[in-house]
Amino acid sequence: MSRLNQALLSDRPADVAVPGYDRAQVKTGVIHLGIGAFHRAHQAVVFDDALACGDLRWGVLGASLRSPGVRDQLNPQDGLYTLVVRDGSDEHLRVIGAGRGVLVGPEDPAVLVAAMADADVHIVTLTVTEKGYRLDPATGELLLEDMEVAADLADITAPRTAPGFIVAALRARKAVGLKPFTVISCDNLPHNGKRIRAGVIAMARHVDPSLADWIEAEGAFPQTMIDRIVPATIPDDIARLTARLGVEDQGMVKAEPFTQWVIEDRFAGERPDFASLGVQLTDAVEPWEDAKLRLLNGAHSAVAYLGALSGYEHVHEAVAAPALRAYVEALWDEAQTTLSPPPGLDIAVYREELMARFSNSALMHRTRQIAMDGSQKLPQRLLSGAAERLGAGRDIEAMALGVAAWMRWQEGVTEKGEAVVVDDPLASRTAELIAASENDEAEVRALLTLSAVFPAALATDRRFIDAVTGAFLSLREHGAVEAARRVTE
Ligand code: CS2
Repeated sequence: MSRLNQALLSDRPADVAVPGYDRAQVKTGVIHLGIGAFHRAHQAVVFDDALACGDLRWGVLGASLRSPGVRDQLNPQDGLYTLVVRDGSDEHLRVIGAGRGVLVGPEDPAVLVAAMADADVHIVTLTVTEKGYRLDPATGELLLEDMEVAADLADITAPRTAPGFIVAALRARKAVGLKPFTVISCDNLPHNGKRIRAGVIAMARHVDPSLADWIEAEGAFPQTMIDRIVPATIPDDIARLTARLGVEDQGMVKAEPFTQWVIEDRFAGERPDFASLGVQLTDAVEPWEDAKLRLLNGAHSAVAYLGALSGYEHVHEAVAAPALRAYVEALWDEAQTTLSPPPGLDIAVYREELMARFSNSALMHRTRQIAMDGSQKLPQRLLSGAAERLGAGRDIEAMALGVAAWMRWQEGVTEKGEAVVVDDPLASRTAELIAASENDEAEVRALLTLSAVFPAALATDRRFIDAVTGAFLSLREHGAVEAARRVTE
């Protein structure tokens, strides 16, 4: 079976949208670090729209900082891939042409640094997941003891980490008198722009203080809120698409129709006309971030643990269960009291839309995919909201159950006794703490000592300890679905 590529593009079925611009004329204006499915279904689509509007400066060179998997999917396809947008039985196919190929950082770091230092590059976007920032999730400080951070500090010309590549490339740009590029973090981290800025400047300061000063003065790291549900592609998705296209597309991504990108209006240099491309530019991203992280992502994580523990494989199946659906509403009731909604966001409407998005049965979004990396996700999704509610003297029953479900998931076995791999950078640490605990109360107390996850003020707050312990005992005694039902009684 042939692979999708430029030469075969003209033979696609008429209902498949293909790039209408001359790809040979496109320049590389964007480098994306961490090219996974989310980038391909979100930011790359916006840059593809810019190209389609005739501004050919915005081709995207992708980079993987770990494995060659995505390079091997996309480079044989001339960077082309299909975005499959699914809603119920509706399906829309669009071939995205913005991709200019993929580099694999570890294979030749200097090539990627040189590409980022090119004068045509104005923007570096990143999706390297929470752990890719190499920051302590609780304090936001650069993890100097991280082995790869230490390696970058020892030799910045051959970086390994995302902040390392940015520092190396900015150093190269400064040396030849170029402006910095704008760094746009597209990960689900609160204050994502501030965080990557802090990590980059901290690293730069170790390398060369004058570089750090220059980045502080000239660099731009806008905050962003990015939103689109993009489940991991499974072999059946590729098989179905091959049947439609008549060629194989190993780089395809599937997504829901909804997409949103809010960017703080702060750039170091050139950018596409984002506003005309449907991107919201604003001076205040934080209210958007908080609403999205605490409502969408908070519910996602809680449902992922409760659902995965009790045997719901997909999000739409979990929220179809009345007890879990009502629990999500209860969680949102709690979370929404901590928000100051941005102008233009009606929380009641947003909640209805979110529930409809979670219910999209065509996405097949696996609860176990969302369950990944919980130690990195919990602080911004559930814990910051819980701390605010406790501060205001309110209860946190639903939030505490989400936290307890994460703790229970760290045990690595579902309610039916199936062993599961706990995919989390702290998995071995949580396994040790759990193994050394004599009973459930001790297990909760032990996990609360993880200072990278639980800020001290919360971990020592009696009301928090009691709420999480109560939820944990309820999970153990009744199982996830019944424990969720009891929260809503
Ligand atoms: C999900 C997110 O996997 C996860 O943790 O909660 O990827 C979620 O689908 C996106 O943030 C939606 O924008």
